[in-house]
Amino acid sequence: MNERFRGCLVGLALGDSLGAAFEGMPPGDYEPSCKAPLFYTDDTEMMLNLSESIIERGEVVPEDLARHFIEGLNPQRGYGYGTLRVLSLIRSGVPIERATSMVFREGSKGNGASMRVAPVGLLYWFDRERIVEAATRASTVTHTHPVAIDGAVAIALSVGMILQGSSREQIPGEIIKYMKTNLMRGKIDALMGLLERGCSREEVIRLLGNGVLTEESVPTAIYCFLRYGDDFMRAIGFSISLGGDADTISAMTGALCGAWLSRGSLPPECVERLEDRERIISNADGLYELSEAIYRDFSKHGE
Ligand code: F2R
Ligand code: MG
Ligand code: MG
Repeated sequence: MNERFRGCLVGLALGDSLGAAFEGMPPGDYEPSCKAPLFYTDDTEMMLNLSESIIERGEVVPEDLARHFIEGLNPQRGYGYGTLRVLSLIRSGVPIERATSMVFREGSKGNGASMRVAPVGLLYWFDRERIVEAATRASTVTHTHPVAIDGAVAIALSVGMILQGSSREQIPGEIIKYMKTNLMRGKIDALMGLLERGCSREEVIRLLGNGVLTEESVPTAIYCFLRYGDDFMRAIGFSISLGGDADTISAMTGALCGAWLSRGSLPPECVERLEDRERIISNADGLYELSEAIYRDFSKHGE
């Protein structure tokens, strides 16, 4: 289990840093390389800030999470406009609920909540209801649009189901039951259709998407994992070849593949060049320890 926790967070950071050079590019036959140091972007930075807030507080506490996001923010990492703006408003004293609706009235539906949420799926892997509740709480600090929340729930639940020992085929049929928006239900349904018949890169982009919005990237990442999850570099290579929001689609794909394969099955030549890998592994270990304690209590009291 501990190795799966490590695999999930290291996989996310590898996907992010391997995809970073291709964010915003058109689709193409790109070759992600581990020959040079691998630097991560906002996707991994926010995942680390979320992990550290959870480890310190033992759960997702929105005000503490906002503090970690603000204090841990390096603007050079390439943040989304809305997330930067919301965090700056909160920093200046605006309450969280007001800040999120001041930037996009109905809330952001960027993929920023989904790209960072994997630690929540790790923490509560044994309890789907708790995953849904905590993923929602972790999203609404910056992303309150129902589609953004559905995306975060979909990624966190996928991580949890992997740790529960579900088969890859079971995952989309189960997460669709937790989607509250027709848009995300439709996209998960479309990805199940694509898995049943082989399809080209162009069809994946046309039917699932490769953009920065949740509905254009979360189903795509789940698809990349379900199609190529046994081979980390193939899954990441395919997600990067889609172009568009390549770092983020690869980060989410990497988190799912890493949880599936465990840290020891990730390419060592990439792991050893990953920026901050000791901090990432230490966060995975901290989450594992906390999750074990919560799970023991859950098993004892059945709740
Ligand atoms: N920001 C980037 N990449 C661009 C800069 C990278 C460059 N290499 C650099 O270093 O400068 N990537 C990161 O942003 C994405 C996550 O974004 P997040 O956190 O969700 O932000 P935001 O602004 O809330 O949403 C993203 C955009 O989506 C559109 N949008 C969101 N909600 C909307 C709504 N309700 N209505 C209409 N549009 C909405 C807006 O265009 C937002 O700016 C990841 O790719 C991460 O890697
Ligand atoms: Mg990024
Ligand atoms: Mg991105």
